[in-house]
Amino acid sequence: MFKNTIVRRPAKSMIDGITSAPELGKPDYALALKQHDSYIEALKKCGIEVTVLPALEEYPDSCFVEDVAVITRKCAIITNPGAESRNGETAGIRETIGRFFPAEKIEFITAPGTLEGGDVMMVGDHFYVGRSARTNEEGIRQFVAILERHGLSGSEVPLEHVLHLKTGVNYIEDNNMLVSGEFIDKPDFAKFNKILVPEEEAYAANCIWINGKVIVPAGYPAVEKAVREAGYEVVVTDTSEYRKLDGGLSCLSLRF
Ligand code: CIR
Repeated sequence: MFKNTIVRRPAKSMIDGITSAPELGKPDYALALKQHDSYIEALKKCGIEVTVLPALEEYPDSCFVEDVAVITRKCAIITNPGAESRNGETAGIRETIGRFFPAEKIEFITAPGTLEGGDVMMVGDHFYVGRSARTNEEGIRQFVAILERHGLSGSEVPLEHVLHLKTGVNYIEDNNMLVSGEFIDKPDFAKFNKILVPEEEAYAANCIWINGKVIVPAGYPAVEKAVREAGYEVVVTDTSEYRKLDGGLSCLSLRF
């Protein structure tokens, strides 16, 4: 069960956020704000408190708050984002996390280690960590050492094609996992009940489970149907403007 989420309002500067898909065009800021409102409503429908942080204009990608911290049952870990333009975003989250965790339960990834929360997938007390262009070997070493100090565990999953681990694979509890592309055949995930995401709906591999419900992005009917057929109540919300910046549903919140 999750009780809390933290989100950060998108900044006007998001139109200059990092993207691997410039062909999708720049986000429409007014629409992105509306979609953020709907995202917050979707979270609330799942019976969870939402802490809404103000926009940070100096950081175009700062609405993707998932990348700057990993929150576990036992501790919170402030990351060290590998994207240079995002590296300073962590300062803005420390104080907020301090409202939920005492100082001795707040840990930090430090240089030369880099790690972004989008590369971390929680499955109970185990954390899969994608080794990506943003998360390096030293970041993973520090992260796993922190987890082990707190009675948790972690393992590395190398990625080749996607930005973050959770761009392509997401655990939705009850042993069910949405998998796309390079993750379909990874031995790391062999023991899970895999829900295969078709290539044309790959963006929707990034869904989030909250307290028995699954939030699915609007416009991906095959994934929506598969999640319903797996027995979940589905909440649909549109994230088209965040997709233009490679951002999915999970990127927009911390859930704990
Ligand atoms: C970035 O490239 O950092 C942002 N434009 C997108 C971050 C997406 N975050 C995530 O997958 N957790």
